[in-house]
Amino acid sequence: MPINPTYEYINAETEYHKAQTDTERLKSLEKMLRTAPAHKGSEKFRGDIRLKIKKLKEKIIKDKKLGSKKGHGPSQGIKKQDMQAVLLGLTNSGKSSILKSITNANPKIASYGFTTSQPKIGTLNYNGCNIQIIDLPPIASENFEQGIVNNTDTILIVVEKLHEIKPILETIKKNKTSKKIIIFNKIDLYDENTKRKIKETLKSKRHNFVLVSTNTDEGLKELKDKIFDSFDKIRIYTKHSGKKADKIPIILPPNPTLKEVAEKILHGYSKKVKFAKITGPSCKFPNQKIGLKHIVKDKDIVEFITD
Ligand SMILES: Nc1nc2c(ncn2[C@@H]2O[C@H](COP(=O)(O)OP(=O)(O)O)[C@@H](O)[C@H]2O)c(=O)[nH]1
Ligand SMILES: [Mg+2]
Repeated sequence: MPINPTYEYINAETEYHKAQTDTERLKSLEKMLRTAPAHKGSEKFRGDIRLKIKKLKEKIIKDKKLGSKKGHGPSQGIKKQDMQAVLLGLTNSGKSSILKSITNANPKIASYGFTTSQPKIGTLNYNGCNIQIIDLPPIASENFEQGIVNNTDTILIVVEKLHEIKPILETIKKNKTSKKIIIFNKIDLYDENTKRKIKETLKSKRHNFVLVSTNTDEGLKELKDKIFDSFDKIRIYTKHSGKKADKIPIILPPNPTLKEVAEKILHGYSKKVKFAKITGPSCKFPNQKIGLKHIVKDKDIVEFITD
């Protein structure tokens, strides 16, 4: 503290010590500088405050840059994976419970509304494929992210009553590209007869649907199959000479050529690949030597040979 501090200065310094954020700290420092006694004896003291202000400003700018890269905003920072699905539905329909049941995520579940205020991301491991599942804030909340829904591969519409479907489909009617799966959740609450009626109604409307319960796990296996099938992707397993095939497949759109597979895996090095040895559905016998124009199929195991 400077010699003979003013009342305003003491206030400003108290504020500085109480400040919770860097912006608040900066404000208090600037106030301290304004109110610190300006005489010869306090020159060094004022210099120290100036230096603190300078450093704090730099820190704030740096944090902002980092923040926008990491994405502290609701939708930023969600890097779309090869296979992505978004959960959509009213509050309480069970989206967080589904995310928890089928992925590695551990979101908050509550029986009151609006638990999810930020998108939550989980990974569904499906036979070695990583599928990204996103649980968005409820439609009715202001954090709802239309952009993610518009660009996703598959929209998982979670409902607990049939009449919820129509208004939800209405909100995404402009989206013609994403696949849609209706997840009728909390099916444990209904008897067999009611379940049958629900199924009939959904069938008659030609929905791609599945009845599930996160309480009893009913329908969850079918749900995972339907999610994977919706992407219309194939899995190619790569292999190195003399080793077992990789457990994690490369995901590609249907009917890629070997050349396209090579480009996806090897990027710039793909030009060095002359042919491959393939085992699997696209060839006649194991380790068949095939050229780069060959079209591979789901579950093929590919070993690239460079010259
Ligand atoms: N009976 C039953 N209740 C469920 C089921 N799934 C979720 N719930 C309950 O529904 C409420 C809302 O679930 P939550 O996953 O938070 O819904 P969200 O708001 O859509 O994320 C919670 O009380 C859950 O325990 C289910 O399969 N059966
Ligand atoms: Mg939730």
